[in-house]
Amino acid sequence: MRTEQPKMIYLKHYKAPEYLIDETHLTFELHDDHTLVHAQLVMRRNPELGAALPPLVLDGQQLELLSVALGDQDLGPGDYQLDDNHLTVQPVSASFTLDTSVRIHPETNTALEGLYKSSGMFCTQCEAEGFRKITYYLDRPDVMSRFTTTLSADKLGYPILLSNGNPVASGPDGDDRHWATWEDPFMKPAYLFALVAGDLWCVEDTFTTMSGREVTLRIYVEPENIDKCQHAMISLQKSMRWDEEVYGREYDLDIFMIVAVNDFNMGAMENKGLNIFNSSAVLARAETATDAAHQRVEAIVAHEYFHNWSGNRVTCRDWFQLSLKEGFTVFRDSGFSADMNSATVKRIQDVAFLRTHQFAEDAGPMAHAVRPESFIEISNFYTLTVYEKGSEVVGMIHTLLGAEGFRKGSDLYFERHDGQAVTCDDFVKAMEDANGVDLTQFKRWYSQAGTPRLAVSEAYDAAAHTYSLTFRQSCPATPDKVEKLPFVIPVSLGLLDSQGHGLALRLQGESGEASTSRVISVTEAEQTFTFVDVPEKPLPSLLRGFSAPVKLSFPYDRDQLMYLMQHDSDGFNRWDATQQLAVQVLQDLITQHQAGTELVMDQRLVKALGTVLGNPELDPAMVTEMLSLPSEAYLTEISEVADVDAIHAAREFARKQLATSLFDTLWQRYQANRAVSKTTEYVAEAEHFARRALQNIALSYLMLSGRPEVLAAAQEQFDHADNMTERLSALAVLVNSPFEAERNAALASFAEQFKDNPLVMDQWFSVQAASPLPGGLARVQALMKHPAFTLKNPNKVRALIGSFAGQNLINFHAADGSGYRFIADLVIQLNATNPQIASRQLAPLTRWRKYDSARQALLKAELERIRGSGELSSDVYEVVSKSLA
Ligand code: B3K
Ligand code: ZN
Repeated sequence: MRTEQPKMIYLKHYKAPEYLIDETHLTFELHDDHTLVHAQLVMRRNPELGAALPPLVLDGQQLELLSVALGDQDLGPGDYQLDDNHLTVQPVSASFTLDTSVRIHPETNTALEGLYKSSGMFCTQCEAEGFRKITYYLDRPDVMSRFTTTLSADKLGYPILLSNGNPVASGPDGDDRHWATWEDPFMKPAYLFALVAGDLWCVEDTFTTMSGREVTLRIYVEPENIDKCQHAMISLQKSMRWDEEVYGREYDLDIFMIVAVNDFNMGAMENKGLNIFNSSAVLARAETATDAAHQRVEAIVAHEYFHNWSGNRVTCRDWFQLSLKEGFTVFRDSGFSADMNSATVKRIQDVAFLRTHQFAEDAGPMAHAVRPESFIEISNFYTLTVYEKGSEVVGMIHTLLGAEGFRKGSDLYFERHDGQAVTCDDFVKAMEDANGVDLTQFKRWYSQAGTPRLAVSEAYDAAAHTYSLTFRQSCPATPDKVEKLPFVIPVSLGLLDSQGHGLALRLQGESGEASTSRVISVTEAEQTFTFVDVPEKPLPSLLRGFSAPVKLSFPYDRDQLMYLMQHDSDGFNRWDATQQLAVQVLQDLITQHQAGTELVMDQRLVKALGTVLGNPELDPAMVTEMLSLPSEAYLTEISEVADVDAIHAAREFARKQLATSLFDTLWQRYQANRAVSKTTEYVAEAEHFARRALQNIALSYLMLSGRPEVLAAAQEQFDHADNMTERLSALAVLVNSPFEAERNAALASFAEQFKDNPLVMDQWFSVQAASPLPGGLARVQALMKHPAFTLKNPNKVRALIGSFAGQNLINFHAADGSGYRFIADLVIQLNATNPQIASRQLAPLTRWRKYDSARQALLKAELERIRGSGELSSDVYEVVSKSLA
């Protein structure tokens, strides 16, 4: 909790640290009602800043200082200054040792930052600025140090004692206690520090690196979860191999550990050699985790592992550079997931997510550049822009340089900066130097916020056989900047002839080989590209694979979109054509709903989706993606003013129409796939994910018919499925159905069966919170009283509150403002206990400019109520004040 007005911090004020910490020796005495931390820091004046010895200002928060010594000199209260955030001492020589002892209280730490307790075990979360809640330190990523950590605790309660690096010694400490010392040979910033003490079991395996070293791999969990670690272990081994093969990166310590904890503010944390994970990102087995959960575990294990190079060996100079490690690492984990599963489906899912959620962020009050220029609370900047758009920016460099050029650049980056704390500019410079290219203009992607628009028009000259595409780019104003300079926009494209074939693409003035798909770079505000030898007017396929994070528009009519759906050689664009067709059809329905006329749907969408569904040659995962209509959240994002009711009504109407018209094919595909599921063992692989996905989307459509045979099928699947994917989908379908008795029976039996598994109960909460049936808020409020619910656990908050505000738009946006009031009350409550979670749950209220004037007024009133509710954490303060600005 803050004690002074939160301050804005600026990138332009960055200064190198006055002092360096060569060695950090930590001792933790862990007790049930307090913890003692002793830190010995071997320090010196930063030689680059001259010989003068300015005061040494250490970061520290919520610490009870017990003693300070400079060298062998004990300091008394008159010898140092202390405030709520700092300890200041005056060094008397250029090299010295600083010893401090503090008392802290992990047992009452509800913010889950620093050292805290979760389900009886001690664990840490230090990124970004949590280490200062453990001891006085230079808590900034450009201060890198060699850490030695000794921890002692009660032997019975905490048989396992872990920290970063390699275990070097351990022993008893009296009768009841024991201790262990860990040494990390790699220099690291404090945000990568970790400690764990608890009663844990582990699954152990090994990995032999490309140079033949054997690494011990351990996944630590609470004893009852020991049977749910295999998928994470396999994912880890696959990630280690992939990083060697694709990036030439080898693991560097003798041991790599993952620990699963139940109370965690986000997905996981890449602490050196000791990753700490939200249990939801580790535990997975068929009976208790869905296919989506299996894929998420695989992706997060990979992401955190990849950070060992992109983040740990080469780290960030300051937090404005966060995307240096996060954008790059998301790009790396997307490549991994694409290789492990279907690359096209992975791309579709990533783009659908980016367009819905990151585009909304980029158009809202918290919009910021991939490398922001200022912030109040860094925790608020672990955003979709820094992560997902940051990954798109790295992906564009990959597109521009090609796979080989990109690899040369990444090799140079890792080699040049190993052991350093660097900037996004350093990353781009390595890419430039390795390839002899100039990316100066490209770097605007790092400094300019907002989603660029790219409007494309065409002209065909039948006599000259030339075809021109004119691109006009613009970027809307964002809170940080009004005027934007043109971006470098790589546009991957093809031209289709009337037979559905790709034409050879030769630009005016070019000779030699011509391919049927290529990348052109749009670099000016307006730019025309003319293709020659074009025998007939073609249909363009633009922005293939979503080659840039922009909003592209081209005046396709519906028949042209259907043509692209059928003939485009780019799988991503076949899906995108389907989405654009669906958007056009849904927008008609929205307009009809607003006009109060009868809803009449363009049957071309039915026909197009019917063809897709009836084609047994297509990958069922692709069929599923094509059948998934644009979400209400996406339709909201692309609306000038979002009409919540019309969007919901239009989409539900379209779903019912599709269900009725395609009933027979849906039913046939459902039954065929369910039959395979019934006779096949659960396998967590792409082909099986695809089959179950199609089966389940078919079931959800079929249920809209209300027919008894579908109800029976849903119940059969719910009762007899041997895996959570089928069971949970059947539950969701029943929960959203009009069959009240069957719904309640299913919910009760599910809760009874899984009441002891908190992650499964999260799914149970989430399915109900997301149900669009009337009375959503009352259901959520009742569920908050359920014994399995607690506001102290972030997963529970996300499952119930997050699903309600993020997925149940029709109930959250209830015209009386009850949904808004509910979220605001919770934010006020969470602000006092867990500011990071409070600030996240606040996001849906910040988009108030998107809605009609009545809802705008209600949303603003709630934001104002939060602002006036008392002492705000810097997290909540920043989001509320920027939203109301
Ligand atoms: N680096 C962490 C995120 C830390 C968030 C701190 N509020 C997880 C990740 O991106 O890998
Ligand atoms: Zn990360």
